[in-house]
Amino acid sequence: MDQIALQELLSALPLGAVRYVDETASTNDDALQWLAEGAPDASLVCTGMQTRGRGRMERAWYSTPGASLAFSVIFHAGSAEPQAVSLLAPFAGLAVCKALETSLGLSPCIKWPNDVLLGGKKVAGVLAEAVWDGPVCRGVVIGIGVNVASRSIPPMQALVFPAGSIEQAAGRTVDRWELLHAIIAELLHSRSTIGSTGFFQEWEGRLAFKGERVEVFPPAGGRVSGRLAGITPAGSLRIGLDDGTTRDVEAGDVSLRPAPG
Ligand code: BT5
Repeated sequence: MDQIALQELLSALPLGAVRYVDETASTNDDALQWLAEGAPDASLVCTGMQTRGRGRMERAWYSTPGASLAFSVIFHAGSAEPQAVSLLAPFAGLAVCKALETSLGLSPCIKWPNDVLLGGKKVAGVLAEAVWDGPVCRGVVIGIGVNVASRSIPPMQALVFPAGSIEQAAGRTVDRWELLHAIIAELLHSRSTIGSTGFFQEWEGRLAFKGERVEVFPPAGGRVSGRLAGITPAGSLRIGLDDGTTRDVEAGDVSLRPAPG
């Protein structure tokens, strides 16, 4: 891939501008800098090799050249996005799910709040970051990493949750640039739906572990265990506790896992 080929591949999509770099530390860092320098709305940064990919809370995200996708999309703050910053990660997760379903016939789900799972394994992660000027949101950067070929799956000891790849789930080789096209088309197409009733319905419909026993570890510490009831209108996770009450856990640095046993 190179700058011209990427521009050609995506030429039919309503992107603001496209940048391809052979190698970079993090496309989110590049996109944040570009946003500060005046990147047009709906601009894309994509790389062939990401050397210091970030997850939430500065956790590492591993990419493999020739086998993964690593890219970031910049959105200027529109009418919906500032109110919905916490919904951007699930929005992007949903876009990845829909692209995988329509282009490859797969049935992915979302491990709240931001992981895309296939067959119970994480195949994609989303890092959404907003740029604030006091209370005003200037724009957002949505970074997406996808394990496409099986050799992109990191070693298990580097992970807290099992990882998989698109090719492993599809049982065939997948053109990662076609997949990039499908994901970006979906992101641009569904942007106006963030926070709508349909958005929440779709998100709940794809929610991994719904109705199952889970453990959630909020950032303040402690552990919430119970049955995963669904998503609240604010995008929090609703857990049904054993005493019959419910507890809502906000997104942020929360980890969720199926309860042991
Ligand atoms: C994420 O964070 O899953 C967000 C990942 C976002 C990566 C994209 S790539 C383009 C853009 N540029 C960046 O610098 N970042 C974005 P989180 O939910 O915090 O999960 C991080 C955890 O996922 C790590 O601690 C590992 O356990 C696991 N992990 C790392 N690499 C993985 C991979 N390739 N596949 C599956 N799991 C992985």
